[in-house]
Amino acid sequence: MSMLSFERKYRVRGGTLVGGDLFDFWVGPFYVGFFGVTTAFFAILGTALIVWGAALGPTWNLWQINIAPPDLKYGLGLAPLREGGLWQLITICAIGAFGSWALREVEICRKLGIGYHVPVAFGVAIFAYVTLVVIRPVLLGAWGHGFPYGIFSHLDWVSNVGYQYLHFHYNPAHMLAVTFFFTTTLALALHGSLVLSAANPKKGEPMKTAEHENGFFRDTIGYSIGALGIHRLGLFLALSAGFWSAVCIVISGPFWTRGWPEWWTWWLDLPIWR
Ligand code: UQ1
Repeated sequence: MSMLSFERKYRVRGGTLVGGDLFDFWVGPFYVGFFGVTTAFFAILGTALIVWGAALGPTWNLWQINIAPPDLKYGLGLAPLREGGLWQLITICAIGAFGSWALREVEICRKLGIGYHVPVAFGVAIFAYVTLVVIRPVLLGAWGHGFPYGIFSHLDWVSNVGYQYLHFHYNPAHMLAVTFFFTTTLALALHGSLVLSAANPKKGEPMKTAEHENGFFRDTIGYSIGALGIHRLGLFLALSAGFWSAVCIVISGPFWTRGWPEWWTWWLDLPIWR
């Protein structure tokens, strides 16, 4: 079922950014392209390095495997493999794989003649990751500020870094990010339920239309954003969540080093209270 009969119509030549015709082919349902090859290269190498790192470590317990970044004493230099060097190589592979995947999406968009919305959206997720493991560590002067690769260990990192700023929920950019995450789930719940309500009528009844969808929201809140509008809103909300997540962590340390609750003293210091 992965290859529908009409899909062949869209398997057009060209649109590649690199490599011309060389990698312009499909393997089964998957488009390859130059960036398909580089994605596979970085993903396989990175995964092998993670397994190597696990093999060096004290445990094969999936929850407890941890590949830590270098000690702060290594600054922004290269570290020995067993002392964070593996983390550095894995980070390079991750960025190589994510970037390659985004560029492969761009090539597919060009083939299909559609907009670049999907790779742009994915790019915001990549930006959030790169903020954590490159931009913020560079601004703070040591790779050791990156987060460790491990299920529990990365949770511990988030908790520890949060408490370092006393109460991370007082970080204004974190407030925005959380609000956008929650609003994204609200929007998708409204959208998903609305579409299903119209598309799944009782047995024997015909499927309802966009007019019914508009009607529901006009009757309940006096406004409908429309079928295209809800997708624009959803993309905006989701990208904003990722964007403000990156902002909230990159300002923690490089911009503000004290507890986040203290940042709000600007409010108490306003001259209107005097
Ligand atoms: C909406 O107005 C709309 O247009 C018909 C949808 O499209 C199917 C939706 O999914 C949703 C959720 C809404 C309501 C959203 C707002 C912001 C009024």
